[in-house]
Amino acid sequence: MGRKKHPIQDTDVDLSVSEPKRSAAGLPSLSETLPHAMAHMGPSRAWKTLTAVNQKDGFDCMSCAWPDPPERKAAEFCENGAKAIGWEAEPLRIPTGFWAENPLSSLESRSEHWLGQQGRLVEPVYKAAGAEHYAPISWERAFGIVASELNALDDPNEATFYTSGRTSNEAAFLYQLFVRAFGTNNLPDCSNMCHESTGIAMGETIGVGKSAITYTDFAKSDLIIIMGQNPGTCHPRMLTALEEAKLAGASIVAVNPLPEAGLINFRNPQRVRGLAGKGTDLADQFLQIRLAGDMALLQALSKRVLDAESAAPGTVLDRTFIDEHCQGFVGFAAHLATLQERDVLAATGLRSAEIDELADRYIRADKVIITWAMGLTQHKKAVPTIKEIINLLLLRGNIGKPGAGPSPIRGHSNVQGDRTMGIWEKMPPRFLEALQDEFGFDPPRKAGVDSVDSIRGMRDGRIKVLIALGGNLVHAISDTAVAEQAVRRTRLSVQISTKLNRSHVVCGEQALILPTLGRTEIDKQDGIEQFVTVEDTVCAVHRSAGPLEPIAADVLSEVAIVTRMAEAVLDHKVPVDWAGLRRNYDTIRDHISHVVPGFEDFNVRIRERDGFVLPHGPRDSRTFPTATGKAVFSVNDLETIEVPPGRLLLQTVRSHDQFNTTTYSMNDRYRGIKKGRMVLLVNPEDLAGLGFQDGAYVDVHSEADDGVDRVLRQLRLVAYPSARGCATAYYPEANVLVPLDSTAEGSNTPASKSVIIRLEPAAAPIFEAAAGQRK
Ligand SMILES: Nc1nc2c(c(=O)[nH]1)N[C@H]1C(S)=C(S)[C@@H](COP(=O)(O)OP(=O)(O)OC[C@H]3O[C@@H](n4cnc5c(=O)[nH]c(N)nc54)[C@H](O)[C@@H]3O)O[C@H]1N2
Ligand SMILES: Nc1nc2c(c(=O)[nH]1)N[C@H]1C(S)=C(S)[C@@H](COP(=O)(O)OP(=O)(O)OC[C@H]3O[C@@H](n4cnc5c(=O)[nH]c(N)nc54)[C@H](O)[C@@H]3O)O[C@H]1N2
Ligand SMILES: [Mo]
Repeated sequence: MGRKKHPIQDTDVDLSVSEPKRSAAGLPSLSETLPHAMAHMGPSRAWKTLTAVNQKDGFDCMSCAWPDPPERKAAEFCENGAKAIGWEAEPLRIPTGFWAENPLSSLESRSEHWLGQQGRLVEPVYKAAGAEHYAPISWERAFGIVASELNALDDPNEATFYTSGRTSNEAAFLYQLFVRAFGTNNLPDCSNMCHESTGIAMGETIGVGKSAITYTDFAKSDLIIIMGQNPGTCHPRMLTALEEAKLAGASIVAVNPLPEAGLINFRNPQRVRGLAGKGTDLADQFLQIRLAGDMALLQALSKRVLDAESAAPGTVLDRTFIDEHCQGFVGFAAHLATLQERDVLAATGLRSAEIDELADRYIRADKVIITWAMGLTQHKKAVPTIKEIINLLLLRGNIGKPGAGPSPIRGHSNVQGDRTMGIWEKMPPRFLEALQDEFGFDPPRKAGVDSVDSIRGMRDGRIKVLIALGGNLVHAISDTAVAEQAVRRTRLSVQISTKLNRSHVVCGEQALILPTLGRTEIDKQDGIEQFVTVEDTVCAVHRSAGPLEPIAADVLSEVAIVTRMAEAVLDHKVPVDWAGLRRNYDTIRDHISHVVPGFEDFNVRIRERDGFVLPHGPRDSRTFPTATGKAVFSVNDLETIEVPPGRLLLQTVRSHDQFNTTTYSMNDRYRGIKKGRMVLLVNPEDLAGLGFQDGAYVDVHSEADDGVDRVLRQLRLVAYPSARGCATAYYPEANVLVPLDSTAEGSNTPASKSVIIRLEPAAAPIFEAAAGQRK
C-alpha cells in the first residue's frame, strides 16, 4: 500500500469508520482515568494533578470554561480535561539540540499532532532574519529584541498583540496595560473567532454580553434548549448538570445538524446506572436543523408564541415584564407577522409539527434556559440569530428569574475573564478612563484591530510585529494560505507558549518563542507561591494554583514575561512598578479592584470560600444597562443562505480528541472515526444525489465571491446521519476553505460554519483503494 502523507497531516492510511455513538460520558471516575493519565505523566504527576483539578484549592481545568458545582466530586474533571492536563503536564522537554537538528523547512511539513508531541518548551529561542533555525537565547536578549523592534516602529499601531483564552486574569490585566501604555488598542483575541457574535448581540439587547444564569439555575429550569453546541466533547461536565436538571423534571431539547452523542444519551460513570451502561436519555426532542437555519427557527418559535397569545389573550406573554422592562415589542411583533412558514421550512429543513412541538414546550415551561456555542456564533447571520434568542426569551420574561436565561457556553477556560480584564480592541471609554485614573497615563482611544483585521494588516504590510500571549493564531484563523503569508511578512513574531505549534514554524522574518508555565505548575515569585484567578462561563471568579514543580527552572510565568517585556519596551514611559507587580500578584489584584467593576475587595473576597460571582444587572435585578435602561426586542430580517444546486454547506468542528488546534490523537470516537482526520461527513442521500459513494476520496473546493479557488484535497467521504445539504470537516485543517472576508456581520467572526463547497473526485489518489474501508 502506498504510504504517502498529506502535507502537514499525519498519515490517514489506517483510517476506519464505524457507526456514530448515541451516548457520551461526563465525569469519569478517578480509577478509570488514572491509568491513562499515568501513561502520560507517571503516577505521581497524574495523582497530583487529577486530585487538584477544579478543586477549591487546586487549579482550574484548561479544557473549557464550564463552571464548578458548589459541591465538588472527588474526580471533578472529564475525559477531555484529563487529556488536556496530560498534554501539558507530561514531563517531556524539547531538548536543546532540537533546534539545530530541525530547520524550519522541515518543521513546516510537520502536523500539529507531531509538533505538540515534541514536549514542553523550556528555553527562549530566537530565529534571526534569514536564518533557517531557531537557536537558544537568553531572556535578557529576547526582551531586548522585542524592545528594539517595537520601539523602531513609526506608529504603535504597527504592532498587534494577540491573546488566547488560557491567560489568567492577572497576566491579561498586565498585558493590556502594557499594550495600552505602549500606545495601541490592537488587542485581538481568540474570542474574535469564538463568542464575539454573542457579546455583540447580547450587549446590544440586554446590555451585558455574558451568561445571565448561575450554575444552580440548571436544576431549577423547566426547559433547557441546547443550540449549536456539542457538550459531549467540548463541555462534558455540562452533561452532569443536564442530568441533574433532567432528574429534577426539566425537559431538554437539542438543536443540531448532527446527532451528537452527549445530546442524545448520557452515561454517568459516577452513578451505578451509568456504569451499567444504560445511561439517561437526555434530549426529549432533537431538531436536526440545517446549518444556519436557527434564525428562521427562532423567529418561527416567537411567531407561534405570539399566535398563541392572540388565540388566548393574556395567557401566554409575560405582559408585566414586557411593559416594565422591554422596548420595541410592537415593532417586533409586527415584523414577525410577515414571516412565511415556507421560508422557515426551507431554511431549517424541519417539519412544521416539530417546530409546533418545541413552541408548545416553550409556552408550557415557566423557566427556560437557552445555551449555545460555535454552532450559532460562526455564521454570517450569527449576531441577529443570537438576538432572536433574546427576543424569544423576553416574550415570557425568561431572564432575571431563577432557572431561566440566555447562557452562551464559553470555550477557552478564561476567555471571558480576559475580556473582563480589558483584552478587547474596543474597550468602552469608561474602562480606559479608569485605567488613566489608576495609572496616570493617557491610554489610546482609537479602536484597535481584531483577529481578522490583524491578518489583513499583516497581509497588507501595515502591521509589522505580532506578539501572541498563547494560542496558535495562524492555524486558528480562517484562510490558512492568506494567514501564513501575512505572518511571514512581519518583521518579528513573538509567541509566548507552553508547547510547539504551527504559529512557531510559520513566523516572521525574525521570531521568538518564549516558554511559559502552564496551569498545572507552581508559580513562585521571590520564593513565595502565587495564585492566579479565572472567570468561568457563568461569571464566577475563583483561584487557580498548580500542584507541580515547573517543567524547567528557566521557564517564566506569563506575569513575569509580560512585566519584563513591559520594562524592556517602555523603560520608564509610564509610572508603573512592573517589578513590584511581578513579585506579588496581590498588588496586581489591588489595581484590578480599582479599575474593573465587580472586583471591589478582590484580594479579600477571592480568598473567601470559593471566590465570588460578578454582578450582572439583567440576571440579578432585571436592570438592563442599555442606552434606554430596557431590554431591546430587535427586528431582524430573515436572510437565508442560498446554496446553489450540486453544492453543500460545510461546517468545521472539533473532534473528540483535540483541543482547538491541538490534536491529542487522530480519533473521534463518538462520531465513529478512527486514525484519521481527513474526512467529510455527508448525508447518504446527498452523496447519492451528487453521484459519490461512501469511502470515495474527493477534493473539496469552497466557492466564494472573490473567485479564489480554495481547495482541501483528498478527503474521505463518510456517509453520516447529518442534516440534508450539510457537510462536516475538522478544524483547523478545513480553515484553508474559509475565506478571510467571509465573516459574521456585526462581529467579524470568521463564518467557519457556513462555507459553500463543491466536491470533485480526488485528482490523484494519495491512498490506495484498500485505505479507509468501512468496518
Ligand atoms: N475537548 C474540547 N473541549 C473544548 C474545545 C476543544 O477543542 N476540545 N474547545 C473549546 C472552545 S475554545 C470552544 S469555543 C468550545 C466549542 O464548543 P462547541 O461549539 O460545542 O464546538 P464545535 O466542535 O465547534 O461544535 C459546534 C456544534 O454546533 C453544531 N452546529 C454547527 N452549525 C450549526 C448550526 O448552524 N445550527 C445548529 N443548531 N448547530 C450547529 C455542530 O454540529 C456541533 O455540534 O469548546 C471548548 N472546549
Ligand atoms: N475553522 C474553524 N476555525 C476556528 C474555530 C472553528 O470552530 N472552526 N474555532 C475558533 C475558536 S472557538 C477559537 S477559541 C480559536 C482558538 O484559537 P487559539 O486560542 O489561538 O488556539 P489554541 O489551539 O487554543 O492554542 C493552543 C496553543 O496555546 C498554547 N498554550 C497552551 N496552554 C497555554 C498556557 O497556559 N499559556 C500560554 N501562554 N500558552 C498556552 C500552546 O502553545 C498551544 O499550542 O480557534 C478558532 N478557529
Ligand atoms: Mo472558542
